[in-house]
Amino acid sequence: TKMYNMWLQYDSINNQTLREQYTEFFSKVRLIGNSEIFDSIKEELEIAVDKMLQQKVGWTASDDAKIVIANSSDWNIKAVEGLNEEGYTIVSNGNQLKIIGNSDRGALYGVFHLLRMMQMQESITTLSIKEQPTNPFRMINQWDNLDGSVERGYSGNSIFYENGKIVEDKTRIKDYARFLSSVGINAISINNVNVWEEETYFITKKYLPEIAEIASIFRGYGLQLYLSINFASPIAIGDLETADPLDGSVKNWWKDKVREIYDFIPDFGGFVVKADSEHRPGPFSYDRDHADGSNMLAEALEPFDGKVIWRCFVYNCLQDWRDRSTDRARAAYDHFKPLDGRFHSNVILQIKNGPMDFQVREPVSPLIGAMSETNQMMELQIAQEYTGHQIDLCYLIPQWKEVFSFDTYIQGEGSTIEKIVAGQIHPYRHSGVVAVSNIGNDENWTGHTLAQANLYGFGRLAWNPSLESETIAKEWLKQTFPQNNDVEQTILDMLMSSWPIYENYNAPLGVGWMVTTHLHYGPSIDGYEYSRWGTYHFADRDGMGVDRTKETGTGYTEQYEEPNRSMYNNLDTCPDELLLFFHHVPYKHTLKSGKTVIQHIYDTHFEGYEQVLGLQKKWDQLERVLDEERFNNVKERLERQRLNAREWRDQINTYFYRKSGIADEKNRTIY
Ligand code: BDP
Repeated sequence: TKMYNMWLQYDSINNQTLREQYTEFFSKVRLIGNSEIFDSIKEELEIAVDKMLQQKVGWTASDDAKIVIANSSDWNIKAVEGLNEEGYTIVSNGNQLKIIGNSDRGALYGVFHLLRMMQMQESITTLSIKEQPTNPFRMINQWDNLDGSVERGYSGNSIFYENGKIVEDKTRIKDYARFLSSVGINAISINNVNVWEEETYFITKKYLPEIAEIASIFRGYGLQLYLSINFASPIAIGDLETADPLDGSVKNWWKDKVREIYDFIPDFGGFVVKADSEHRPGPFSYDRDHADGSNMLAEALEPFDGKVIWRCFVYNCLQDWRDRSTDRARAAYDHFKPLDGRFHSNVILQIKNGPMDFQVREPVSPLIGAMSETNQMMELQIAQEYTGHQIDLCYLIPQWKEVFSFDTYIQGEGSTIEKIVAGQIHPYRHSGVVAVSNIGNDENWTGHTLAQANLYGFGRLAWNPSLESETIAKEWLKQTFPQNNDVEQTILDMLMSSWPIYENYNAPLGVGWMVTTHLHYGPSIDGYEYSRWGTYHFADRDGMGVDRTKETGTGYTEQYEEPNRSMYNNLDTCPDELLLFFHHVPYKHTLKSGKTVIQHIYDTHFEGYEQVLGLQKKWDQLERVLDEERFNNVKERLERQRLNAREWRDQINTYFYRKSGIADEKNRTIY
């Protein structure tokens, strides 16, 4: 179905000129290469050409082919100069079109690029394209569990597991691989970072044969497979009494284990590790630190070129709310920064984009870039855990763009996150971007059909963080809802306004949380206020916000370089949208916008709700031009979003009206 096919619709080409042009090109196609990836190229072209042109690809081995697809080394030509291993060129002079990758993977990406152009109805007669990914790692983390559930999944169950087993029919996994590689994703971990009992056995003979099958599906599309592991495996599934990373028997246990895994999966990527975080075991139990823990695994993986991806989401999740002396925002930096220089070269630290946890608005994590001698990559969340559960519309690319373009000043002006994670500021051996997936076994993969844009956009942005949010949205729209300009403009407007709208009716001015505990959808203003997670808003009758300044607060601002440090620390220069993340202020404090904090809260929450009504109106205009399935899916979601926005509006406004006793200047009804 159209929903299922996401951005690989391959709609029939109606434009006669283009149709003739494409038909001619695909009458003689030559593949120079022989690998699983080239098999995928062949298959994808056959699907695409059949659907777009109702024609069979004319395969040929002769020199007069109209399209030639090659890996430069197979064709005995020099690698395309100035391009990295995953790069490619597409050159066309009207008679012949050549796609040359610097690897099989490069060739595959080149093919998907060509198919994208055709789906976007572009001419392919005169081309001179050179492309390469900016980020070496472009990875997806699945948070899927063996029982078929997906942690923070909002689109059905897992496509990998079902009732305690790996799924037998792997068609969907293969289609997922196609979608991911079409936007350049090159690595995937297939199980939840929280590794519970049975999943610990994934690295044993019980599961490895089937995991190897999954690995080979992904291999065909250029993705390397990773597994999340339980740090306490030597105890849980071995017969050791300790998991102490400095213990000789533990080291040997992991070495044997890793060797066994590589027997099944020769190109296994490595381990993703959540340790000493939210009740998961780790090196702290043995008085060791994160460097000890990750290095031990790194040594086992090193002979096979495997990597340890070690997550930095480490904080005290059992803080007593009465003692608010530790600031969760500080935790990752405080834990990891002192360890710089101690990690093996095949360890990569995985750091969430913000210091807390994927809120609608957070500052950028000061840990990113702060360790010049340690490989790092940034973690984003495509799954809309705190941004509407794929019920509410929230196009996340603009949020990620802000993160990428943030200047850390770590090595003077221009030390942007974009450059840091690309490995252009510090000489990282490995770096890049990783994101928590938003897919499940719903027919449309992502629950909300328009949330497909976030998956698409993550891939495109990981490939090239300089692409504009709008460009990405347009590309996605042209492929997903082909050949209809009205649809394109309407949905584009909806997408581009969606994150600001969501922010309007959510927790105000960067303070975060205020969501229903555990669930993370819908308002519960004090839900996290008296809990142990280190998440506070400190609202009282006089004011609100978290004081993270040097002088009177937690000193978190000190983790930034100048001038960011002073900019955030100083009330006069701290940007409005993050004011309550950094400062505790009276309700009548005047923002740069000229409004008081309390009036800002009222205004944005009334406005946010109205804006959702606006989204509904826009969508309704598309009723006759869209297919019923996708129209109804989004319509139903928008109505739920409206109810959610109303709930947020009314609870937030009432709460702050009661706390502050300050009336709305515009005298609107506050329930
Ligand atoms: C939080 C989620 C939790 C994850 C955790 C993580 O609420 O389910 O396990 O992040 O990233 O956002 O480990």
